Amino acid sequence: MTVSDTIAAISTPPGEGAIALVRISGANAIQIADKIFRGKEQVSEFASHVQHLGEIFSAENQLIDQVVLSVHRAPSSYTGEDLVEISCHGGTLVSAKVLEACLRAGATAARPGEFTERAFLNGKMDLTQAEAVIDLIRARTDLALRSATEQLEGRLGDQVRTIRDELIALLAHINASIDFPEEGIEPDEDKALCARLDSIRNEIAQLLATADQGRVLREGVRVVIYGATNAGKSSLLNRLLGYDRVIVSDMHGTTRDMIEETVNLDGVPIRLLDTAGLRASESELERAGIERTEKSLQLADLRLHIADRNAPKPAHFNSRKLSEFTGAASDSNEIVVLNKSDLPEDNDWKDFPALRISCATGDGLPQLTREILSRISRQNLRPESAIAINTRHRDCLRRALESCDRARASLGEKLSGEYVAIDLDQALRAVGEVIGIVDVERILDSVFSQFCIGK
Ligand SMILES: Nc1nc2c(ncn2[C@@H]2O[C@H](COP(=O)(O)OP(=O)(O)OP(=O)(O)O)[C@@H](O)[C@H]2O)c(=O)[nH]1
Ligand SMILES: [Mg+2]
Repeated sequence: MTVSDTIAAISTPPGEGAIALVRISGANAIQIADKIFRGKEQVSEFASHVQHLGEIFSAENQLIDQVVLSVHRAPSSYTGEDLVEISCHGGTLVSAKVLEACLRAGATAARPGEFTERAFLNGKMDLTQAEAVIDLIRARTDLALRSATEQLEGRLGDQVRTIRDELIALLAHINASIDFPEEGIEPDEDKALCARLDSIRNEIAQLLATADQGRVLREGVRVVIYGATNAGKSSLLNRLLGYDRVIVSDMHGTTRDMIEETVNLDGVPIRLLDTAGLRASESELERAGIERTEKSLQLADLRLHIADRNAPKPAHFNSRKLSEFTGAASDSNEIVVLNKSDLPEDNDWKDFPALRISCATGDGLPQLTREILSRISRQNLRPESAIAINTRHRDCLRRALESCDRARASLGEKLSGEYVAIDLDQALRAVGEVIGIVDVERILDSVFSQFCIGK
């Protein structure tokens, strides 16, 4: 990694807009800006954080655009390096030409996330804060936004640092007892050590318990709509979305592929999946679609099994067949819905326990929404707390917990301090990875490759 390079990128999304922002960061940022900018003063003389009007010229000395430029001197900048921000007019070609001028004046094109990566490497933020930048950009609900903001402010990082400090103190104590065996750990002290380790273990477990909510905040709850052909699955997706996203028709087998859309139900992001209807089909294409339906059911957080109450009960509606489809032992994450309540009910459904709705009239839909939200709450998937870890944090914390458990077992069996120390050291490393303290190089790539260029 060559942090010494000066990098440049367009930081605003592609397309037309009022303004586009081009950023330059690195030791030569100001010198590069001086080469391409003409205004009343030289860029190198600008005070930090003050905007100046001027013009950008190409290497061929051609005027590209009138811009506003500001210098953010190290270390008081986003990246912690000298940073120049050029606000030009928001045309695709204009911003591309400004960037080209920067590159020809000596900057290199930034990789995705490289600005934030530099902020991390220069100690402006820990790794959880850098990750919060992506979450903030991608947030789709108020709570997801709050969670990302709090993570960016360092709440998760602070908790992890506390756990790490406690582990360091415990490890120091045990190492001391190894180095000075004559001062040996007394039985009383042994108990105190176990209690300290248990408390660390609990703190890690509590953070781990927020992983599901973290997934929901970042990705949404996976709700799969499935059932026989013509039941009204696509109609239900359109109803919940509030617009006609999917083609609906009275032909059986209209939907052949999975269609996914996100809705915000009472602050909970829901990934709704409409699927190919279940029926015995001759068509290879349709069978491939049905296979996808079955796969999606295995990954669902919640399944909406929908049927047409105006038609006879489909064969797959007996429970043995059902579990073949879903692979689920319990149906607590399944809501059975009888659609077309505006039409007469087939005798097959007499007294059948299910929610009755009509996608045609909207009848029963508020009840269905309430039921969806209540099932999500019951599964503990409803995000309540603003602290919610991501998959990478979960992986590190799980390893930390396992190491703590091993250390705890060694303490319990009164094994020599060396054994305990090895496990605690591993726990310490795993916890450190969450905030980016050890093995930095290895984890950086996987974190920053998810960013957009210019961030
Ligand atoms: N009367 C009535 N018709 C409905 C209702 N919901 C859907 N329909 C009709 O039922 C037919 C099938 O609806 P779709 O939403 O395409 O059904 P689907 O389950 O997606 O069907 P496939 O994609 O073929 O599996 C269409 O003609 C809809 O207009 C309803 O509540 N009442
Ligand atoms: Mg359909």
